[in-house]
Amino acid sequence: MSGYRTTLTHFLIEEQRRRQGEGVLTLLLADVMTACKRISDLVDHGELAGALGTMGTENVQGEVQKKLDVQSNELFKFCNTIGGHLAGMASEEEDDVVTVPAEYRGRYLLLFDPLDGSSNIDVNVSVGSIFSILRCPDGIEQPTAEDFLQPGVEQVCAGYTVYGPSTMLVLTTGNGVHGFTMDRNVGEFFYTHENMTIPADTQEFAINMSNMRHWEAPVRRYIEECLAGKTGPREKDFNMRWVASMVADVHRIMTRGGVFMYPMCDKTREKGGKLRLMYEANPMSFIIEQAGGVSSTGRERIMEVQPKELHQRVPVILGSKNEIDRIVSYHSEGTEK
Ligand code: P6P
Repeated sequence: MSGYRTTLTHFLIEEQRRRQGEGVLTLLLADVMTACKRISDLVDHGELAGALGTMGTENVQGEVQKKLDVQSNELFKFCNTIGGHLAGMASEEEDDVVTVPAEYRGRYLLLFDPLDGSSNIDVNVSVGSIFSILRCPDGIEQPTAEDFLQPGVEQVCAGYTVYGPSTMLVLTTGNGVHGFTMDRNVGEFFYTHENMTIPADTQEFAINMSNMRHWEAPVRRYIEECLAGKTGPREKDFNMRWVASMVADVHRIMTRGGVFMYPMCDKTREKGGKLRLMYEANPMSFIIEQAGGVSSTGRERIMEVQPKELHQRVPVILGSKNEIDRIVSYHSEGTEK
């Protein structure tokens, strides 16, 4: 089936040659890829691997930890510690930064949400992993959380793996967005989606509608106009999707366009939003922007937000450029029309 397609490893070597850069990023991504392959196998086996159900514990976010949350987190840490490329790691599932023993320390920082959308795992709906790579500041041997607090524009690489009907890894190193599909028989990711781009227009939005009464006016205005369809100011009908797995919703947008919103609202304002900046919003924003889309809090470009803490949350409005530009303009107007 894979024929003579390029593998992810060969693609990364070509990228390294094009960038005339050091090969470390290639080797680091090979370790990330191994973690994603092993998580894919756990997800694929579900209860056969004892991967369903909860641990009866909570993570730093105060969220109930699924068994697969913990197993995926341990796999990411295990696969990425001894490679010699990382100075430290940060995870949604870890209170503080994960240190790397001095003998294995390298020059990059890896941040990850090891299993995004894990509330879906018990009902057999797509989940994913999200990762972001930053440079460790010069002169820092053992990075603290402060050293991770770099805006999204500093990322050298970002990607996600969606564990769906097929397992796909989608990544950018700043030279477009490229997709790879895993061949389970071979245990390798093959290059299947070259230069993924997002259409500037769309008729599809993703938002958790049950939060409508908590939304701010600009979001309510946008959604109500979409719902009004042909009879309303947009003069066209819209469709809605909500998987409740950011990776799955973003992958749909990467495939056919769309709008994804987890905006600021009265329900999440106290925490600053729902989604985490460092290992959800920033990596997804890098990918979306590299594919020609836009990613905003509604009031500023997400990748320019200066992080203040490791598990900081932000409002997220991302996707097809012309629609996000419209939503941002509604925020700048501030009021409903
Ligand atoms: P809600 C999953 O828990 C997640 O972090 C994202 O993947 C997803 O988009 C969102 O939360 C779903 O939130 O409130 O709809 O359950």
